Amino acid sequence: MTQLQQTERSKQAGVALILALLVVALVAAIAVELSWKFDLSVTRSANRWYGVQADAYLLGAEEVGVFLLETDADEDSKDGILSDTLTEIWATPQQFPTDEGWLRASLEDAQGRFNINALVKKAQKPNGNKTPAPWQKWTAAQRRFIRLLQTIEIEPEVYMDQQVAMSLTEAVIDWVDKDSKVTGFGGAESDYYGQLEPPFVIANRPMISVSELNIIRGMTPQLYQALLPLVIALPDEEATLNVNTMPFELIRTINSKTELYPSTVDDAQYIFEERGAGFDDIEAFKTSGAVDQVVGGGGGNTNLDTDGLGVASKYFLMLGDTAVGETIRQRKTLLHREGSKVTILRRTDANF
Ligand SMILES: [Ca+2]
Ligand SMILES: [Ca+2]
Repeated sequence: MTQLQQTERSKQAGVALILALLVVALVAAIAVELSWKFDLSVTRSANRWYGVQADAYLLGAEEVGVFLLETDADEDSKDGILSDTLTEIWATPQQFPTDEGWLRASLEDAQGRFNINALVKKAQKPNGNKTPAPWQKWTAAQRRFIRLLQTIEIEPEVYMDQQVAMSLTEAVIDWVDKDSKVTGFGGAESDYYGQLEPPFVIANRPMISVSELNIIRGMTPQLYQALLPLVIALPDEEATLNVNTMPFELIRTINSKTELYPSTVDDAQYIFEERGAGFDDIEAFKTSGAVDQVVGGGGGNTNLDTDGLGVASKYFLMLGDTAVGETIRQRKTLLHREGSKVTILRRTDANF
């Protein structure tokens, strides 16, 4: 082990200890406050008490999440590299024993997932009334979604056809866009959803939760399940996709802008390996050997469309669960970081 690795390891051990202490302190403080509020001597139901205690632990876990992300922002601005990577401390899942069981908490970069609401922006017509090439009918985000859909195994060794992927993308675009104009051949507006049994009212606005995908024309339960860990509905259509934290399936959406197919598994593996501890900025990603080779163009002049890609994130998911006695409670929290201030946007036990 090198000197540097040793220093790094002891620094991390130190942080873990601080966190453990912090969470115990927070949970104790919250639990005391709640026990006053709920007057336990009156509340006879043990279940209720377990629920309150579990909520207290999950709140404590959220506080730790906020602390970690704020600390990360401070560290980033200190070293002048504003990036978020999987090697940073916030990305390590935590587990603590508690008096009644255990508490687990992990932070996930929400911008490592594909933001469904990024599909809402319309493609610009090319200059000078030229007929657009097939790829120019889509925005960079829409092309990434078409590629992503084709990476999903519908049944063993069977992947979604590109035409079907485009149709489904059109249907999602119509669900989130404001107008009532049907997009392409796969799109669907109120006429379609109104005739369903039971009928649905089309949203015509950005998704609040990816659960809305269930209703989209062309969606199947299997496809939805496969997409679920890869997608999110963020309240910001401009939120960039973080190339440092995106999972392997999303790395396959990195390809030449003129190409609607995903990159091959081998090419994505090459990019994944070169990513290592992460890129400092999107230019470093674009000009990296792997991206240069996969995307083509050469000499740093690649065909990569970096629109909607980034190396730093503002939205994070906190996934917490805790066992109190026989009960296990789970919670997902959506956090937003602006500068070094983190706020809690929403909580759910379903999906964002
Ligand atoms: Ca960071
Ligand atoms: Ca439409």
